[in-house]
This record gives sequence, C-alpha cells and structure tokens, in this order.
Amino acid sequence: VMAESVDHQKRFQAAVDVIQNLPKSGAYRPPYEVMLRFYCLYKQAVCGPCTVSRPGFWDPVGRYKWDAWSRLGEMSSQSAMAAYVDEMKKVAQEVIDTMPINEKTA
Ligand code: ST9
Repeated sequence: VMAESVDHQKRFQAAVDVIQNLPKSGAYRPPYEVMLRFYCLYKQAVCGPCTVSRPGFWDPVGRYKWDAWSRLGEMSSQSAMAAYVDEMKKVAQEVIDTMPINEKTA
C-alpha cells in the first residue's frame, strides 16, 4: 500500500509538471470544463477539501473554480491524484485522435 501511494504521487507530480510546462497557447485549446477539471483535482490533491469561502459576485471565474473544487467534497488526496492522471491520459488521447494527419508541425 505504501509503494502504491508513492507511485500515485510520482505520476501525479509528473502530470502536474507537464501541465505547468505547456505553452500558454498552442495547437490545442483546452475547453474551460477541462481546465476546471484539472484545477479542482489539483486543489483537492494538494490542499484537500475546499474550506475557503465562496468568492463574491465580482469574481465569476473564482466562483466557477470554487464550485468545481467544492463539488469534490471529501474525496481523498489519493483519489484526486489518480483522477488527475486519468484525466491527463484522456485528454492526451483526445489530442492524438484529433491531430491532423498531414501536419508535421503544430
Ligand atoms: C498545446 C500543446 O497546444 C499541444 C498539445 C499537448 C497535449 C497535451 C496533453 C495533456 C494536456 C492537458 C492540457 C489541459 C490544461 C489544463 C489547465 C489547468 C488549469 N494543474 O499560479 P497560477 C492552480 S498547449 C491544475 O495563477 P501558474 C494553482 O494552485 C496549449 N491546477 O498560474 C492556482 O490555484 P488558485 C494549451 C494548477 O502557476 C491556479 O492553478 N496550454 C496546476 O502561472 C492558477 O495558478 C495550456 O493549457 C496544475 N498543474 O500556471 C497551459 N498548477 O487560483 C496549461 C497550479 O486557487 N497550463 N494550479 O490559487 C497553465 O495554464 C498553467 O501552467 C497553470 C499554472 C494555470 C496550470
């Protein structure tokens, strides 16, 4: 069980590094819902359940982020890490599947 949790953390950290090192804009434009999914799982994994107060009317983006994080409820850090890695696999596969076949460069 210990070794398994170390693996989860390593894979999670690797996925986090990939996302943090992507260029801000590129061939792939993640939809907001994908960004939110990564965001909330990251917060749950790193900070745990959302206990901060919901941002106000003037911060709609903050409220979307807060809502996504809050919806994860008491999900464990371990599960959030695993879900983050799964999400990355899913998105990477979608990117591969929709890549134009004849383009050599992005
Ligand atoms: C392209 C290349 O076109 C070709 C395709 C490659 C195929 C890739 C396959 C997988 C890709 C998946 C992409 C999905 C994008 C997900 C976006 C996630 C938001 N994860 O300090 P702040 C929190 S590439 C989640 O202001 P930074 C942090 O705690 C073209 N959340 O910003 C904070 O929370 P709060 C597309 C994270 O540090 C909040 O985010 N390129 C992570 O300057 C803001 O943090 C992209 O989509 C994390 N790893 O930037 C670029 N780290 O607000 C994606 C921190 O509560 N990357 N947070 O305080 C980025 O946008 C940024 O690196 C960043 C962090 C927002 C994740």
